[in-house]
Amino acid sequence: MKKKLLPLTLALLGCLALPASGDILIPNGDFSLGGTGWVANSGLGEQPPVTFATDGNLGGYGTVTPNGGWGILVSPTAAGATGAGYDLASLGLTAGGPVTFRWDSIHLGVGNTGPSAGPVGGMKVEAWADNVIVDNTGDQYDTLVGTGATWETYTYDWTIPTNAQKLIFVPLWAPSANTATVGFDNVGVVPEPSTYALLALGAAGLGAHLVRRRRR
Ligand SMILES: [Ca+2]
Repeated sequence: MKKKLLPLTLALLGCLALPASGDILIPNGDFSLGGTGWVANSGLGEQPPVTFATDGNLGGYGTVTPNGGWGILVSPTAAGATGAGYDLASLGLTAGGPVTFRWDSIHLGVGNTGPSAGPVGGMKVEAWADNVIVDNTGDQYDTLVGTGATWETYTYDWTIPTNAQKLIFVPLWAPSANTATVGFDNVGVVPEPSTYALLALGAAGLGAHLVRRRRR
């Protein structure tokens, strides 16, 4: 019986050694379910074409195409409605704590060359409590990687308001200087290092405990 514990422990340790893929995505943040949970919106009464591809970056992605105004995606769909937003706990977050939002983005312009400079699609995240918005990140555009013509991961660090309960995610089309369709994928958060540290400590403690048991 005890001899079976070591492989089990090693397997457990392997699971807890979270890779980058340990990022926590919002529901359908990878667009694997098409447009489920997402809604498109725009200003000036315009409706940007928004399509959800069935191929490309890891099995589908969302796109926003400018149409003389601005364009956004919103998740969850019922933004601003009763109960809207994803609970902080469901994303491994706590009110008042730090958070790193992450999303993959790309310019899908003619020839897929992207702009010569400038940001790709950005992100805005809203904090809600009791069905009222309490704060938001503003429009955030991370530093462009290359020409923007390749899928890259972009991030934004924020401190969650102490009175926040839920978050609504709003991928943004690029500023007006850019004209390419923007693609989005893998929208979510990066787990805090403290989370990794606690998991590692717990795993180390469990491993030590089992090793001691074996030596008895
Ligand atoms: Ca995807």
